[in-house]
Amino acid sequence: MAEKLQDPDRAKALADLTGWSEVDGRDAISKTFVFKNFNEAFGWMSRVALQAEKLDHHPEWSNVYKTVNVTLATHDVDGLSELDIKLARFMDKCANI
Ligand code: H2B
Repeated sequence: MAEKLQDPDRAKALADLTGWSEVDGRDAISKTFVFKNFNEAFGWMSRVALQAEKLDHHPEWSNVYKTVNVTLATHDVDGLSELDIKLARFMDKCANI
C-alpha cells in the first residue's frame, strides 16, 4: 500500500520535478505536455500506459490532438505518494524533458 507523502519529503520531491504544478484544492499535481503531432502524443501515452500498468498506478489524463493534460494523485491515500513522483519522472523522461 502506498503511503501519503508528507513534508519535507513531499516538498523535496516536488522541487525536483520540472514543470509540474500543484492542483488547487486537491493534493495532486498536473502538467500539460505538448508534442509535435498526434502520433508523438499517442506514442508517448502508449509508453506511459504500459509503465502505469507495471506500477499499478494510473494517470488521470486527456488528449486533444498533440496535447495531453495529466493529473497525478494516489486515490488510495487521497493525496500524493512516491508512485506519483515515479510516474511523473517517467513521463518527463519519455517526453525528453
Ligand atoms: N492509480 C492511482 N493513480 N491511484 C491509485 O490509488 C491506484 C491506481 N490504485 N491504480 C490502484 C490502481 C488500485 O486500485 C489497484 C487495486 O491496485
